[in-house]
Amino acid sequence: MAAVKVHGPPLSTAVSRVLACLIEKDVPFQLIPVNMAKGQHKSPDYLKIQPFGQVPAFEDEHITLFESRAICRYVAEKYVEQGNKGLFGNNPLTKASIDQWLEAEAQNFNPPSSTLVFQLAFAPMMKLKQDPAIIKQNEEKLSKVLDVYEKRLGESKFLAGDEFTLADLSHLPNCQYLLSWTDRGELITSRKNVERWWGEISSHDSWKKVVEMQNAALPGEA
Ligand SMILES: N[C@@H](CCC(=O)N[C@@H](CS)C(=O)NCC(=O)O)C(=O)O
Repeated sequence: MAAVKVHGPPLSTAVSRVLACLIEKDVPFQLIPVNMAKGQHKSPDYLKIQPFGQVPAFEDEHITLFESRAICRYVAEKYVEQGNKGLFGNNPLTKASIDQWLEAEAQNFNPPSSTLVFQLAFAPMMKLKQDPAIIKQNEEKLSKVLDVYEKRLGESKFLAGDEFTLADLSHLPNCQYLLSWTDRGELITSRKNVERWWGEISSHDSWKKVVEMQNAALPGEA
């Protein structure tokens, strides 16, 4: 099987979502560096494969794709018979439930969590000013979202039912950064069911490998 190509750094949450999915599905991949500090993601050549100038971009044989969640759906469908076979469900109802929680991640969870990660972790690293009003507003928004998750995860082991799926996997990158790079990890650990869920989903070997790749890519590492 020829390796698929993922363009972008593993420290990007959207790139790490795709890497977690590829590893979970045992799909060989080649990670192609994109030097974002030098604006390579806005270069004419890169825009041919990601017209919005963002990472990741993805190549499989003659096709290119962008949008991390769409790439994950594609990988899970195309390689359904290998790795974690139930990652994107095996019947229309399970798929719809996974899609529902994937949308909740993209529309409800991601906006406040990625804003908090940016404000609390990336802004200080990039010597940018933090905005306390934005931090407070997004902390409140994320709290409300996680209250819904707390209730849901009291009813089922994982978001879309009793199996680990793409819906859970998609939350890993921002949860990881909230817990390890900000002082707001309590948003997760103060909710009993959410904390249990995080423990389960983050202990998958696929995610541990992604975290190793991220740690190796940190400035100052070899
Ligand atoms: N919805 C897109 C988001 C991609 C995205 O925002 N990527 C960020 C890095 S995590 C990026 O490329 N930022 C640089 C930019 O927007 O110029 C996806 O999931 O692929």
